[in-house]
Amino acid sequence: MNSGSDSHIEPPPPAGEPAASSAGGNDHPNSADIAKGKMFARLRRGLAKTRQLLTTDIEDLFARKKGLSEKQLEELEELLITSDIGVETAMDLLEKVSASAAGIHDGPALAALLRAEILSLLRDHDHRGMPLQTTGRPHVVMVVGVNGVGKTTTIGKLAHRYTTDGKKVLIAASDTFRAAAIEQLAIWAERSGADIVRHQDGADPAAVAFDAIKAAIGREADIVLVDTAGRLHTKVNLMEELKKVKRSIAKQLAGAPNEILLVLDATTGQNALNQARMFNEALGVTGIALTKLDGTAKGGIVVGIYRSLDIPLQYIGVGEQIDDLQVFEPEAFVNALF
Ligand SMILES: Nc1nc2c(ncn2[C@@H]2O[C@H](COP(=O)(O)OP(=O)(O)O)[C@@H](O)[C@H]2O)c(=O)[nH]1
Ligand SMILES: [Mg+2]
Repeated sequence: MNSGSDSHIEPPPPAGEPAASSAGGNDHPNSADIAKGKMFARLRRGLAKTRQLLTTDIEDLFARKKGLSEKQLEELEELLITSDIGVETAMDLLEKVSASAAGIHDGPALAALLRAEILSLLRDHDHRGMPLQTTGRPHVVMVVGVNGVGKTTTIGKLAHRYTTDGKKVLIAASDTFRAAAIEQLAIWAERSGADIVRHQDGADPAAVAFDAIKAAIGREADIVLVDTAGRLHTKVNLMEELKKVKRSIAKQLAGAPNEILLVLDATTGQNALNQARMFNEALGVTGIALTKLDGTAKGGIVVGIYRSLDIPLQYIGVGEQIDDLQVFEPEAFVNALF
């Protein structure tokens, strides 16, 4: 993506391990370390269900017998597939584990091997980062996804990140399908200190987006986050409507939208991959936010997204609070997973 641009907002530094500096007593942890430790703790808490599935069952594999027999390898394969890591990835991992089976006698050794192998898979497809030019024009992010995946919530969390970073944020209420959706967005705008441009419910979503971009230019906003519907009256085609919103944004500001952020719900498992293909084909998705990782033991879907889609996984949602959106970091992810 645009990671080569010289002025962009830097993602937070990798939160690989929790800050260890407070443990010794002699070191004084600085505030960056403390923030990093807190972020990691949130991530760990968010991934608790997947971690429980993986670690408990990995321990169980060795309960009857030390070492890895054929039968235990089969159980491991099943376990990996249950975590939604994908059949192909599960088979690849199993091959690696089989090759080293003689040296693996307990759960921690197996977890360490899996951690390293999964990390190398994620690193092979290095998709991190949240490039964001600040060229004096508003940077427009159109947020799309099916109903209920967490678009509005993610916009609220993103708005909070950017306003905290000193950016002027404007939110466009282009999900006009339900009145409640506009109200929900207005609450997030207020919480995060962002402006909102809204019309009455039932209004033309493309017209709302058009007005919002105009307002953003006039008010010299840095970021525009465009909320969209995930479901429409049955006679209206969602993808056609979203394309219209996209064109309307471009009409107001050439080159915009700069990003099309697709929100996917981790609890929907492999179905999320199908949604990604569909939205990508229609709109050209530039990044993914994967929500509700805290609500599922199927956190392995992260690996599936990395491997089967050529779209950066930019953010993960690990809870419903305003701080529960993190820039995806492969190291932190695997360290929180086992
Ligand atoms: N546990 C959890 N819930 C989330 C997360 N993101 C969104 N939600 C919840 O998912 C539900 C639907 O979110 P919403 O933003 O309204 O989805 P939208 O229809 O795509 O706009 C809400 O109850 C949110 O609180 C997340 O990362 N974790
Ligand atoms: Mg919504």
